[in-house]
Amino acid sequence: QTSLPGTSLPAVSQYACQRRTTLDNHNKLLTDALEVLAENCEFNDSKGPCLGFRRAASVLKSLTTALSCLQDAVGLPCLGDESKNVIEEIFVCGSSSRVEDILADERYQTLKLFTSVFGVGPKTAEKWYRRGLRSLEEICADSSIHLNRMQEAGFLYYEDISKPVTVAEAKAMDCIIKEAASCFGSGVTINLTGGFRRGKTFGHDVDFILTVPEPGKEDGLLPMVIGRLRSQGLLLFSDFQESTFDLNKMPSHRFEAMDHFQKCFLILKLRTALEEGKQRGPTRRRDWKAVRVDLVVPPVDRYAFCLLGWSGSTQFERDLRRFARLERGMLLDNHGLYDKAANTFLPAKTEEDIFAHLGLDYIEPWQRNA
Ligand code: DCP
Ligand code: MG
Repeated sequence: QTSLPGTSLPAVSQYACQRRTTLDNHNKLLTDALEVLAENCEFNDSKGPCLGFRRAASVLKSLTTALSCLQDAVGLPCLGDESKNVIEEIFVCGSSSRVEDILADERYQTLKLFTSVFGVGPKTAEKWYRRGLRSLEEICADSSIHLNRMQEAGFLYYEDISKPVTVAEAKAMDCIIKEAASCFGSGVTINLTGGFRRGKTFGHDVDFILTVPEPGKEDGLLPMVIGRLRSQGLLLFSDFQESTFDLNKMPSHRFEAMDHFQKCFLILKLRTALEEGKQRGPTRRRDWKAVRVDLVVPPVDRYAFCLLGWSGSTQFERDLRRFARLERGMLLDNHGLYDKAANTFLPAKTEEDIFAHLGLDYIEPWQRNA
């Protein structure tokens, strides 16, 4: 590893896939501020500045010490003038006026509230805001607003699914999914992915990746799992998407593109102890919590790529793809890795294989919290 000029400190890579980023964030005050700015840019549809702030926050998350002044940031990659100004103001004044203004801004607050509903993205939130709507109650009361099925479920279970999912709840969900998939045969493998695989103790949902030993034999798996959950009375909402996977389609340049594997976005009932529901009222008492669960099912020969893609973080995934393209002339997505010069897809059984193809040191899932 190279060093920063004039110091013994190792240089920090501009790519998150060449940094080890644990959940131990020593610069949370700074990264929280930069992420508010990024989110606000996202609401204003300014993609470039948004990415700039996200990259800056991501670099700071990888540091093993806390910065104490702007001078400490000299030599760090991805810190643009705007990010540096914010960092400096926080060191000098304790907070950033620009960030405080955004946090107090009605539009920011409203869009943040609206996009916290399952199925509501920035575009829809903006549309509602422009109509003068400011609260979830106002949306529900407005008969001229058409909600799709996902948004309807989002409002119906809002109270539960807006609360973070705990590790204990993710583990309980793991048992439910394993039980539901067991009748498909003993060969099914099920792995927790997403934020919980990176060691997070809370998540907004629980992500699972499932597969079977023989490629092409996975087709019936999800419909069967969903059917079983339904018959157990646990299925509150299901959006099932059939596979449109075709290896002949090259990996795309666009990161945002969802992968083409069979998948479903669910809301499931998770049984809880009664005392957990602290509400004492007779009508509110129930022994379950609604939890968001995503299931994805790649054919087994695509498993490593899909696991890597769904493990995140989003910033880590972005930089893996950018690194592959710019530094290696390869295209990476959740389906595969394509070597442009050799005009061929590279096979991989494990995530380690993919890092090796890219000439990268292996980064453990809990070091991918970029
Ligand atoms: N992902 C991706 N491309 C997208 C969306 C997500 O590659 N367009 C990946 C990165 C995420 C993973 O899928 O880490 C799971 O998505 P989540 O939105 O569930 O994100 P996390 O699990 O990381 O966070 P949370 O704790 O909020 O669930
Ligand atoms: Mg998740």
